[in-house]
Amino acid sequence: MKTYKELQGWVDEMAALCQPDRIVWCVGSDEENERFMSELVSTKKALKLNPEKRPGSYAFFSDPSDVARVENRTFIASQLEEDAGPTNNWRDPEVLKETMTELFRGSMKGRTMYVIPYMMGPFGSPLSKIGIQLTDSLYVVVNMRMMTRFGSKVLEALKEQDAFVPCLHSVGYPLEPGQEDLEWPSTPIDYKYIAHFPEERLIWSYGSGYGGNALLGKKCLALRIASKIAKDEMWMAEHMLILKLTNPEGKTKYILGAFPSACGKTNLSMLIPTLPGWKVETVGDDIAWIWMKPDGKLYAINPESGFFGVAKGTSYQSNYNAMKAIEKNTIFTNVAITDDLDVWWEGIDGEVPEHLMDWKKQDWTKDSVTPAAHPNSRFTVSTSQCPVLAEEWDQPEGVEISAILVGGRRPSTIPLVHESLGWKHGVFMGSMMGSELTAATISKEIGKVRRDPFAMLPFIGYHVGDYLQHWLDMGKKSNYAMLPKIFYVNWFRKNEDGAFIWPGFGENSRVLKWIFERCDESVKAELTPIGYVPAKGSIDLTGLDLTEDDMETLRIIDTDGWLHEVESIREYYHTIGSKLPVVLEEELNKLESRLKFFDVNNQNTDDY
Ligand code: O2Y
Ligand code: MN
Repeated sequence: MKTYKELQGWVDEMAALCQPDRIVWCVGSDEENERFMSELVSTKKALKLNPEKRPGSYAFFSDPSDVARVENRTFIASQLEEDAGPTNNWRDPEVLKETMTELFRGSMKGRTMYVIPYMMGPFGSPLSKIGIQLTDSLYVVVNMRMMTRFGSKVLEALKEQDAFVPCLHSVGYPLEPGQEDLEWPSTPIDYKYIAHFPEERLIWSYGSGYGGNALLGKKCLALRIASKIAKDEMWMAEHMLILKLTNPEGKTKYILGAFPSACGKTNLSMLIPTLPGWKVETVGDDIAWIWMKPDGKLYAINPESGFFGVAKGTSYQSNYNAMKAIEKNTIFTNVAITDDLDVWWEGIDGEVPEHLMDWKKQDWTKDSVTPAAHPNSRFTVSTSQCPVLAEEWDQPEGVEISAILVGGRRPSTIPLVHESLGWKHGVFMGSMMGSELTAATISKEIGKVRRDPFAMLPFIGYHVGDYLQHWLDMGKKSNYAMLPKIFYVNWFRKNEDGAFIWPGFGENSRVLKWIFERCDESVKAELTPIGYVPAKGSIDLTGLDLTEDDMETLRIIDTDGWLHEVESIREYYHTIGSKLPVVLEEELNKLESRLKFFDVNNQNTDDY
């Protein structure tokens, strides 16, 4: 971290290194944003969309080689390699700084360096953190303006808070005098570096202008660097949605949900329940910062102030509220464009247009064999445009958490929902969660589970074993009874014909209702070797076309499948090495013996 007094010196030093033609300090006004957008349009880096269809909205098209987070070019540069652990790409911090210093040298020639003061978290929250990002990408600037609290008011707050995370970013494409710029400058993959120095709380990102690689407040600060700060300071930075659930009597609970990327977190956080009288409101869709107050309960804030959601597959049916949010004032990246200058992507409502401009700016017709929108096409929109934003989303004191959901895409074995026996067993569930690999990932490993502990695999800024121990330590700090209950949910169970059994979307509210009522112990559960599953008839299926057999498949325990699962988790635990918490190995052994020798009348759950 650096102090307010060090800010100007650091900006000067980085400017001397990167050699921009000019420096612009962003203030965050509407007038400034309009100026930036006009410049982006006049230099052909952005396309202004039809104001009658999509007012205040713009589309950007990236270089085809720069379309997503690059995990293999993301580095954790801790002093000791063993502090990065087996799941991160480690680099020696000094060596990495030397390499990157040479890349940054002169990298902003012919360009403007923008100074972005930004805040992650509500003003006045005990967890909120300030970052200052230097960047030569105006696309990054206009996105950061939506995704974070941004501009002069953050500099004011910095005078008080007196600590910021320095973040240096360049697309790595300097311009010689007279050289024409590219629409989306970036570097070849081997020159991209998304570097984190967790001990120094420093971020350097070079060579990519896209999403998580370049909007440094998000995955880099709010997860990788914040996870290390959180461990050191006894709080948690997690890859989780935060939703507010209200029952027909008006009682509310706040729920966290950890799901791997592309498992529908944004959709769940904005869900419209099919159950009459139930309501979901959004506090956050991707990241939660969580701390324990003196009452021993967990409270959470959303450090972001915008959504960077996947466009492909988003429709009024799959996520009505997201579609409403992006009707105006939205930035779209790598979507297709209709002939009347609106946006289009696979899965959006309505007829497929006869003609489009695809994300590579080529003509596209129904006969085209390539997708019109990139699968990782995105919308960026301010949280303020979400029709179901919870009014307390921005309150500095956070919201009190009653339940934590974990889950992934598991076509077999894992039931629709099961509740942990207690905190340690819940951490075990989070440690082994993940998704089955499909043809879309690595074909020779189809059917294998990619374990993704608490959906944090690409985002833990230190050793995964220490991270799991931190979860256990957080629990030890409290009376276990005060902590949220932990549930494993799986919407993705399939039948023998390969079809999803659970209808998903708004029907997930039926599972949320069961979870809500379990928190009050007002609905029945059945104790099984893997935890508590819904008692027969305890999930409200009113009006749902689901056979009893199907519901039983979603509810009952497949003992052989689970014994196979135990072996697979054991293999996975080996990869974590000696830092795997002993408690988790014990949980695994206990699960195995419950699966082999379970007796519901003689089951001691006291030590949970
Ligand atoms: O590909 C990117 O750069 C975006 S990744 C992303 C964006 C929003 C929310 N979550 C994620 C993720 O990868 O988990
Ligand atoms: Mn995410």
